[in-house]
Amino acid sequence: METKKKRTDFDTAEHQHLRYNPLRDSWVLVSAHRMKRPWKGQVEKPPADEIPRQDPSNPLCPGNTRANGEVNPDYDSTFLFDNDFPALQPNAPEPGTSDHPLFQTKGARGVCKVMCFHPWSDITLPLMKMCEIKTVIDKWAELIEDLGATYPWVQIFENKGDMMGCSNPHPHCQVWASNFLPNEPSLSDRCQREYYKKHGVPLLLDYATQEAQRQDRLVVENEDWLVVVPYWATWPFQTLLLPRRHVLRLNDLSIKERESLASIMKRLLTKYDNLFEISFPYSMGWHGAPTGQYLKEDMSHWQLHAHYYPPLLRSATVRKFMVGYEMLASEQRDLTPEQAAERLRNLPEEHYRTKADKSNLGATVEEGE
Ligand code: H2U
Repeated sequence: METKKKRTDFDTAEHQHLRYNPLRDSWVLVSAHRMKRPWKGQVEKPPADEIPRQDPSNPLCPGNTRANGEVNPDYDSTFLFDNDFPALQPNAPEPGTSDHPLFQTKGARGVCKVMCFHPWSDITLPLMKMCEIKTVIDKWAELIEDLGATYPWVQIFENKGDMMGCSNPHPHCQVWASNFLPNEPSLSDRCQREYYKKHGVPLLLDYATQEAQRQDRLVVENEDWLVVVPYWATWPFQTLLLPRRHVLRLNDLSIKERESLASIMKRLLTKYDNLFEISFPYSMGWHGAPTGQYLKEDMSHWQLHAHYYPPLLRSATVRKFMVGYEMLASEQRDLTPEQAAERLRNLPEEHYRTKADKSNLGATVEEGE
């Protein structure tokens, strides 16, 4: 597909412009020159460096008591439990019918789970061993299979860091399964469906092929996956993790693809941590073809992918705010996706903490391979 030829006097890093987000059918304003402005605004607290490995007061640790009085098993791998404060419950009564189009209500049912990635509180995905990350991926796939048998949407997401509203430093994600398609996947479903109808190829498969050729937004890649700062990224260091082949859902991944996914996640998240030498905050989540009743439908327009949305912009303590113009007009970003990709691409793949441990303890430190 031909894109419009660039004008010779136009420089994406200097001149503001709009970019189209084909997954949300919306436009983002890119104004890279704004990075030059001085920052006198809010400065965040950097993430705590010292987190105890086992904290008797942390309800997510092995053997500890949770808010509902249940005692966690002495788990040594992942641990899944029902969220004690679920936003969705399976048996809520149906609301009555609305008497006016401006006051519509629908029933909402579902389940919410929490999954701990590891028994230690002082570890995060990039510092975990590849086989441990693979176990997390296997559990994610199992959840899509099990909850997806009933529910049309199973949202797996990880809020990491205080800045993203994470309430507990223990490495974990959440899983919310609902009897409805939430707004974001619903919009993404429409956009991918329309693209497939028009072009005869899944939107994100086409996109991955293009990005693999163009290279300037690539962060990391391997034989099965690529990570890019998407052309339409809104958050400064937002990334999109994509398979190279057409895959609908996490549970369709082969063992080899799960291993290569563990590897690319470790590489991406290490780069994220190395960017400002902190445990990098973000919200991430998986989008795959809807499940439940959609399992019987042709969902070929879908392509599995993960979104990473980190809030930081300039440093460990200066974040991007999505406020005035973003809330009232359009999303806007300050550095170009190409600049962000280049910075991430050029970062080392050895975690800064592993490197520091090595220099403190000599070369005997376990690498986490
Ligand atoms: P966040 O850090 O992303 O908030 O996830 C932690 C979740 O763990 C949160 O949804 C749940 C909270 O409801 N939780 C329990 O289910 N039981 C507890 O005892 C503590 C926290």
